[in-house]
Amino acid sequence: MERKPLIAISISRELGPDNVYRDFLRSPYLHAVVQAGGIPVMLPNIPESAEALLRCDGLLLTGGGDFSPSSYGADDAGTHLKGVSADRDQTEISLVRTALSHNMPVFGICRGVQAIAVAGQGSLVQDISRVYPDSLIHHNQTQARSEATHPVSVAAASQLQAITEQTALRVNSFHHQALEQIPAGWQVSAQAEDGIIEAIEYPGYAWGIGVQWHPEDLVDSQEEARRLFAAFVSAARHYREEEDGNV
Ligand SMILES: [Mn+2]
Repeated sequence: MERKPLIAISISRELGPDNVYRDFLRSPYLHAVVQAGGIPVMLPNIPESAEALLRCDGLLLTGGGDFSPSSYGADDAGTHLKGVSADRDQTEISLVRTALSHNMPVFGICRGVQAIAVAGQGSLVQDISRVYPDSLIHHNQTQARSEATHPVSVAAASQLQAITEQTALRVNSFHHQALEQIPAGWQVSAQAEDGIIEAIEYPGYAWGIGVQWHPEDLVDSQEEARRLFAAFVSAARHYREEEDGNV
């Protein structure tokens, strides 16, 4: 019987009212992985998760609070950072670097694409409204999460275009930060009309894509979101077959 790929998923960390940390995840990520044929495995924000990752077949980096500016060598610009967790920052940086050093497929969503940037010596726009004050696009929509509210243009001949079979997509948007400097070797594969980077990919690598929107909230309503998760889980299956073949 064919073994379903194990998809490692990074999760949030917040301090509870009893002063004890909770590590947790919004469930649509689980649904999105399962409907694509993968088995989700949540990795807590502890150093041992990098070791656990290597028993899995793909890495999904999820949304959440802001990275500490110090994690990408910047000063706090005083832009009301939200939900910063040093443990999560460190865990995700380690997960990204571990996955990439093993040729494991990596899929970053929202904070997750920012994790790819931070782990690769890139940097972030700390607050979109300060850097793009004239933008008419609301990257922090008030509509339902399952509603796509702004268009992005997809780069010609990109993997993202091949997977979604589209030159433009409508996406949902819940971010006040964005990518500034992307890692060496990666390229921009989608942009919003105001110039905000909405997706990146890693040409020549097994499978590396990051998106600033939330396809996990769109899989029940948008074919392109389902295609993204299907392509990622398929790459994870391929990764496992290659690993097993090398034993
Ligand atoms: Mn956006």
